[in-house]
Amino acid sequence: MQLMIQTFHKYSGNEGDRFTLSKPELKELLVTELGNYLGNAQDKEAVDKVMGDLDSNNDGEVDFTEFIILVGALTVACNDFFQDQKDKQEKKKEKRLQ
Ligand SMILES: [Ca+2]
Ligand SMILES: [Ca+2]
Repeated sequence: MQLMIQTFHKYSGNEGDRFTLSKPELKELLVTELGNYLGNAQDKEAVDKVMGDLDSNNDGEVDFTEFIILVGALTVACNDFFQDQKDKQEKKKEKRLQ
């Protein structure tokens, strides 16, 4: 959690309000921190979409509460992915044993 707060503030302080992420700040955070996970984060439409999804009060900035929702969603997505992989591996193992 500490890491999330540090990451948020590393980018939120670049311009405008120090405690919220503007679109360019959000983009930089996504590309730099999550580039490996979001292969198309460079894509302007993808950034627009993430921004639109996160900015629940539509003020054009992502505050920390809104940011935590992204982190939560990504954590769930990763968890589902690894759970899927594990299930597949276990199924393979079962097949081999039969
Ligand atoms: Ca800012
Ligand atoms: Ca907002």
